[in-house]
Amino acid sequence: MNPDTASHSSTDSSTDSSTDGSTDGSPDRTGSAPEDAGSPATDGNAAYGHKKFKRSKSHFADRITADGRDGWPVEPGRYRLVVSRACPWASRALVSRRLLGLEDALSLAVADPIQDDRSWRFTLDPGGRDPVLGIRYLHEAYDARERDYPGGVSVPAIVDVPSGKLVTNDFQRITLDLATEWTALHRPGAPDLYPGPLRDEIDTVMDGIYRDVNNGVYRAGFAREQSEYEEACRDVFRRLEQVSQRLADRRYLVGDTITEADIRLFTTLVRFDAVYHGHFKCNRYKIAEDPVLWAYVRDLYQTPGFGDTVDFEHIKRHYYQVHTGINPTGIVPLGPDLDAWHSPHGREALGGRPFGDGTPPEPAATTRS
Ligand SMILES: N[C@@H](CCC(=O)N[C@@H](CS)C(=O)NCC(=O)O)C(=O)O
Repeated sequence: MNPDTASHSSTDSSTDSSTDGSTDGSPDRTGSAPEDAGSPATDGNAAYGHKKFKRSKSHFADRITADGRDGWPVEPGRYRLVVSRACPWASRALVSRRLLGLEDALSLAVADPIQDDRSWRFTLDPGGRDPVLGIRYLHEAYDARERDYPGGVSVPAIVDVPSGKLVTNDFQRITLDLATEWTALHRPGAPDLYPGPLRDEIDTVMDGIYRDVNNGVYRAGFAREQSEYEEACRDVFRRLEQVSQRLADRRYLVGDTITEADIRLFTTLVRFDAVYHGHFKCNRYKIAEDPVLWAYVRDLYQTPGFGDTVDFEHIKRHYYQVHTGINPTGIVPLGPDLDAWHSPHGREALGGRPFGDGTPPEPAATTRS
């Protein structure tokens, strides 16, 4: 399936719905919609901006749980998390894994930020193979799970190491389960990222942010018509304004500690000025021009477990080189300057207890990524 998961057939409404338009049995895993097959302007990566954008439903939605009710019990060392550091959805899982101290329990495979026609590949690894799964392409784990699966290949994905089968690519569920089902393997001092009493509020906040911000930037970026773009872009900034107001006098989105909601907002905000502002045309202003959001995202960036998962080079190369439908030259811009990410943010003055009764994770350099 195609990068950033465009199914190109109907309007995206809000949360994941419908299916990926995709491969009709061909080896092309970047998923061009059948009606466009054969046209160079509308195939594969070049399709971006030419086909209607729709985020697909995660097809493999089994859950890895403490009681193993779907057949996949939480076990240390059994599963491998496959990500691209470019991908905001996969990066949520990277942050959660770090905050919860799951690095040893759940190993990590990092895909090349540039997919080819067979989608995510392990060309960053020696010999072009993931050293644990022994595969060259993530689609091999999808195939091991379901032969002739007609949809796309996406990250994040969790693979069962002994069988080599994909367990889940359910990006909305994976982090919630890391927070609530993997608790036996959390590090001492791990925060509660999805506290029971706050779940309704967290869900409500995340819902609006998903629709208008996390996914809104994609709707703007892959719009094919002026009106479609304008509507999405307005949604993005309307919601950003609302969120900025909310964060003006509170350090975190819900409660006084870091929660799942902050992780989900972070992975979009950290990419905003580097890719969404230019490449996706969400350019009313930059996050760096909103004093509240800019301080908020730097606060998180400087918190162990957040900034140390971010790779701006992977992010920029992925968006600007893969989406040739909207950036035909594939030229990757030089900016923005990254020094400011480390500047003081002053958000401590708002109080808040980042890790609640817990503690921050060890700095990344001393842990296995
Ligand atoms: N699994 C979800 C969301 C995750 C997602 O969209 N991931 C993108 C990367 S940011 C992806 O892997 N797209 C497929 C591809 O790039 O080949 C979906 O299918 O919509």
